[in-house]
Amino acid sequence: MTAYSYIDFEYQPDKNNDFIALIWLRGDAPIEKLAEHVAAESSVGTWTDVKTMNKYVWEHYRARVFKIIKSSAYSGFVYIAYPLEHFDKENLLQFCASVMGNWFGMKVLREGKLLDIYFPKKYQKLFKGPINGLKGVRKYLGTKKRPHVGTIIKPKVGLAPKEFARVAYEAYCGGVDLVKDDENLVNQDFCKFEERFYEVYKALDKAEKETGEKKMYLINITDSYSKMLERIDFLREHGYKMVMLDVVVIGYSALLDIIEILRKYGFIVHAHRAGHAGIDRGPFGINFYVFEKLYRLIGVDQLHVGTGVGKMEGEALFVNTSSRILRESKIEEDITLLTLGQDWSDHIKSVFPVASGGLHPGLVECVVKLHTNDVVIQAGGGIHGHPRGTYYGAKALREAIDAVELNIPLPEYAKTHRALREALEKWGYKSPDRIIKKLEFVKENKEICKIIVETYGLEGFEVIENMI
Ligand code: RUB
Repeated sequence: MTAYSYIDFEYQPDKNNDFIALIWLRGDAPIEKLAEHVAAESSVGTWTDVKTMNKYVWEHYRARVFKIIKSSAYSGFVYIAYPLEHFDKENLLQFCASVMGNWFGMKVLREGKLLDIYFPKKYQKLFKGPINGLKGVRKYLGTKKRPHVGTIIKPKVGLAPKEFARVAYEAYCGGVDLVKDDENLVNQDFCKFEERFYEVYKALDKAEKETGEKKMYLINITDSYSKMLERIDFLREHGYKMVMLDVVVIGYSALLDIIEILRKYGFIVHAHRAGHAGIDRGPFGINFYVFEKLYRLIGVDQLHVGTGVGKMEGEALFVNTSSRILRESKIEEDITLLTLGQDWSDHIKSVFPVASGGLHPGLVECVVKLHTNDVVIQAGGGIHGHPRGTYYGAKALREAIDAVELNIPLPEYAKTHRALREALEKWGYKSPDRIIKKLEFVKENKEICKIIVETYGLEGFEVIENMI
């Protein structure tokens, strides 16, 4: 095969049949050469031509670089199409090992980020999507349009089952819809899984009767496959059908099977993404958009996507895009937001985006602007750190939601709502003005933003940020 032969700028990908990968590359060779290396290594090639290649393999199975946006001679955005027939259509792991495999490790690369993947409609047919989806969770809780409110019991680990349940009860009574385990609590000696379940379930039951509201407890079953099965059986025996999974550490293989079992019994699945940043942060790796699309296909009902304003990394505009990828049925391609967009098949329901990490009532307006009302707003420290404790912390967060629903600025509403006032006094209030401005700027200046990102590459976003 001749040099650069994976490059085919004439090629028009077929969105029904081709996977498309959007990849950022920077390296020690011209960008065309880097693109060529990645396309080869992730499809039919290797470092040299091989005598065993034949016309059929080349025509049917190779990846095609159909577009390159150069930011410099050695860096740029690369678009690669992979034909569906290249892959084992029943096997997501085989797909991952190809498109998200060897190429990250190539010496010639200094930066290599898989920014997004477009999943063709034909491939989507192989997945069932969310078990209950956003609407199913709303139906369970009986809410129509307000954001859901949740808490993560803190300290993250250490409380005994009775202490844990007491905190959960206060939070439920204060107004949270859901209580969840933190990512690192499962079955430690000081808080055994079964005992914790019994205690929290009692608290939940009592709180539901007292408040007249439905409540959820998302208990973390993350473990080896067989242990997760045992816990699912245990929960079913008690008539309880909700779990939390640490989806990244579980891995796609076990997750695929576990979700199908949970689907059979109609469980609600809350997905925590602990560990994602080890893969999606920095110059090499897989952008969170790709994880989200995979988890939506596989079938989680709720997924952490970041806050844009809290303690975790995540620029507001990208978090806004992440949230849309989960919720909407069609997302437009937009290089400014580093996305290829996605046209979801009708049977793939929406996932409830979860904003969590460093949140408190004073940030609620920002979170709603970024995610809309279809969001689960979770706070751990931002509830249990309230000056008067958990009950008032939950009440303050719920009051903040009420204020947003009534379209009353939080500082105004706080004048007549003590719990909210105390929260704002402790943690402050962040106006959503900057976020609104950002969202509007990018929408109204699409062409300029596109040119900036195409010119400056991944650094383009800082240029845009300075213009707002
Ligand atoms: C929340 C917390 C969660 C984060 C994870 O606690 O630590 O595990 O949501 O981050 P707190 P992400 O409210 O006290 O910060 O949701 O971005 O994956």
